Amino acid sequence: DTGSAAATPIDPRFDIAYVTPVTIGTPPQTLQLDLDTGSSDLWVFSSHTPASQVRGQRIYAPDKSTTSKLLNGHTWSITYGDGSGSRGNVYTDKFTIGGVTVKSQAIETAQQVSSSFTTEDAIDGLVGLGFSTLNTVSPNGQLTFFDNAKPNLDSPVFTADLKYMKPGTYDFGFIDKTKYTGEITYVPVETDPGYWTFTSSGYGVGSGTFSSSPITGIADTGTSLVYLPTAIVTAYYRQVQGATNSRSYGGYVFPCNSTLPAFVFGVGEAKFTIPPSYMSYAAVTDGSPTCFGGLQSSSGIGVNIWGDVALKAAFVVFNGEEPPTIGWANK
Ligand code: 0ZP
Repeated sequence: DTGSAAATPIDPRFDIAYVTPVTIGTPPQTLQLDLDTGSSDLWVFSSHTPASQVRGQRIYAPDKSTTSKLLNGHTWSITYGDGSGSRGNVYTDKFTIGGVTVKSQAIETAQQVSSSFTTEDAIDGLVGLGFSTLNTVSPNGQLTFFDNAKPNLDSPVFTADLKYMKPGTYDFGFIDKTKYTGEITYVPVETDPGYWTFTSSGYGVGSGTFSSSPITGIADTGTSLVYLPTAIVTAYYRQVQGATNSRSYGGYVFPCNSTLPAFVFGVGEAKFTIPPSYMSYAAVTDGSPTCFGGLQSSSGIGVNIWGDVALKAAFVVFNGEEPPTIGWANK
């Protein structure tokens, strides 16, 4: 099998997250889910989510699907890096993304979601695309969609081609040569505890010298920004007029009319450039002259994260062969 599905920004003004249409059950119920390489649970708003916690999200109703089965005695509970979370019970059902179908996928139905999910009506749930070791279902951990689909895929890969303020794609089972230029550079992945962790070969600010020093971090489609060591972040914002690390906004901000340098990062011998427009992530509030940076310090998180601001500057291959690798190409 192969498949391809759109990844559309949930907000037209900034790419805080991307959603992809999926179908669940028989007859198919369509939901818009956030594909997240930083976690490994597939969970959805459901008919078991209290009405007071649902505000415009589409829901999966297992009782309306002739192929749903309760996974007896199984529960799940997840807390994400940003403090949001959800919990509930588990069904198996038919699950399809972009034409790739898994007949018996664990679908985690929410019985409780945190307020940030309730207030975000564009996200009906998540599809975890990290390694299955991170799955939170108890007593038996469940396989991700990618692990279940892998035996039937033409090639054991998926690719992310996220775009700046417009729809991009996730492809499963093949590498679309029309989506990148030059060669794909593959580097090893550390799969413990279950993220797509790789080591970048270094960074540069604008046209300044490239500093070759390894930066280990996670390729995470479910994180909006890039989080790197403080030394790198300060080296970047030294080149931005009026930039300050703001306690009240929780990160680096600067006047929206400042000129930003690009941010360059390396993967093996290859270099990738995050343009200034991506680095000026968004105004801190609508219409404000103060902008929040797309690069922030990872010191509070404890790990470096290559989120969407970096991923959308490249074509990225999540290669699930043994051992897994990650490939980066320019586009
Ligand atoms: C985000 O990037 C948010 C945007 C955001 C960033 C920072 C603070 C925020 C505070 C409140 C709300 C958003 C914040 C993504 C986001 C987009 C759109 C709507 C949202 C609505 C509610 C919440 C988030 C929304 N979040 C990252 C994150 O947690 C920030 C972060 N990463 C902090 C690490 N530390 N991403 C997770 C997926 C999100 C969850 C997808 C919320 C959207 C919904 C994971 O990819 C992060 C990952 C850890 C990381 C080290 C790779 C994780 O938590 N995995 C779960 C495993 C459990 C560990 C076994």
